[in-house]
Amino acid sequence: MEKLKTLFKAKADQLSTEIKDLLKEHGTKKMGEVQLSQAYQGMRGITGMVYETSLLDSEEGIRFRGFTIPELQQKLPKAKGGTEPLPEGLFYLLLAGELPSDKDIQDLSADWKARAKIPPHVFKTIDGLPVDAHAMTQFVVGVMALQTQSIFSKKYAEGVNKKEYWSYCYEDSMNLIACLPEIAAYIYRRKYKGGKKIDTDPKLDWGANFAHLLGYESDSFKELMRLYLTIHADHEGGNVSAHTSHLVGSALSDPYLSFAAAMNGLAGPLHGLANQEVIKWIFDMKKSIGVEIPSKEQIEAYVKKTLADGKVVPGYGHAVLRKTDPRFTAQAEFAKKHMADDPDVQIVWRIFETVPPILQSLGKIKNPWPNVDAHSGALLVHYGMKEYEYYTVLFGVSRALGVLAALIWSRALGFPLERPKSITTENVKGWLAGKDQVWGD
Ligand code: HAX
Repeated sequence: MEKLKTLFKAKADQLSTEIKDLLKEHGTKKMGEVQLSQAYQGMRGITGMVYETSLLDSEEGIRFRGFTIPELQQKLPKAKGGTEPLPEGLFYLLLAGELPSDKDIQDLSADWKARAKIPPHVFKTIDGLPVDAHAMTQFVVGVMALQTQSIFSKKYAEGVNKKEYWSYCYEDSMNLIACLPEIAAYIYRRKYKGGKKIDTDPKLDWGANFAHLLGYESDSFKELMRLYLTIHADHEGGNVSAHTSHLVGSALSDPYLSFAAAMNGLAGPLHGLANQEVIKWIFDMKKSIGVEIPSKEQIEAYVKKTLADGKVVPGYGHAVLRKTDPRFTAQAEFAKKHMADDPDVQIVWRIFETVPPILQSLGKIKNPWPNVDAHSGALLVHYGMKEYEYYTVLFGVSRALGVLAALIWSRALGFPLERPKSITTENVKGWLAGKDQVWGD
């Protein structure tokens, strides 16, 4: 067994024992109470699942295994000559719960390269879709076609002992992560570059090779990909994509099925698709106003029109965060370093000055600040990647690192089928009238 897998197993065994003891002693303690409004309004604020790899604080933002994004930028291994963290390092941290050495990352990178074997039927299946099918549709279909390679599902069918689930979940997850850049890049080249596929460069790290497969060779785009793939990977367990993979995985659906399900959630405009919606909204605004960089007053008027039309301002707001998303800040810092004069970046920054007070003035929006998706598009456009329908696929490749690391943990800890209780309004009315209730006291 390779070193990372052995290390993971030792950590998982230890945590498993701790959880058993913890539940024995404290299992009946209450973590909070559920209000009726929470049942109707998206279960906000209900703590109801354990997800080991990251934790979100509403004021501070995300911590991956206790580390903030600036800390990770400092502590995770870098590529030679690079300053941004390698996403391989983040995956190692999420899975092992400890920072990797440079050598650990060289080993992991080599392991993923060796695992990146995609059977021809995957590309043929994608080719069966119209070229103009949305990039996320093509991505999910590609992942589903690769599901034929699932070791977990084969072993389950053979009747493997449940103590071994984690091991096959690990193998599938590692194989899937290894294959994702090539599948994702195939879709980009098919949809936008006349199908001219680029071969993997075995000398490059996972993020830089993805940039290369997409057809972007500059060192600074490779740095952007390393940062992008690191910061989009995980955002605790309750967001739509992470929660979906957690839920679907709890039915012992294999990692391919669980990840594809997560990607269908990421493809929603209130979640990951917001990254395409932001740049589309900016392009539409520029077109309708007819200038390269709209003034604050022009942006203000356009935001008000968006709201009056009953639409959301994409890239703003969050279900948990109550401050500017540190993932937005990390991208703004990258832009300051690499492209401070870029007109679209200037617009993003001007929107940042304009939108929060307008949203605040409505009095109903809990978080008027920008989220991760408010900045990413402008960075990509700077390098020439203007095909915004593709952006959520980039997010998806990154999200695999977080949700699959978490899935391996869930299987190793033996988490059961997830099945919360639902109610009907009829039940609620009866309960309020003092009749029978279908849930406990
Ligand atoms: N523009 C306009 N209205 C907004 C808004 C925005 N950016 N954000 C919230 N609101 C509205 C909500 O639609 C809701 O309106 P109604 O009461 O009329 O239904 C009200 O303000 C209260 O919402 P909230 O409690 O502040 O926010 P929610 O937890 O319900 O929703 C969302 C969080 C992220 C879905 C929301 O802020 C939104 O739609 N933002 C725009 C889309 C977006 O950027 N999504 C990406 C989020 C980050 C992410 O997952 N990235 O992948």
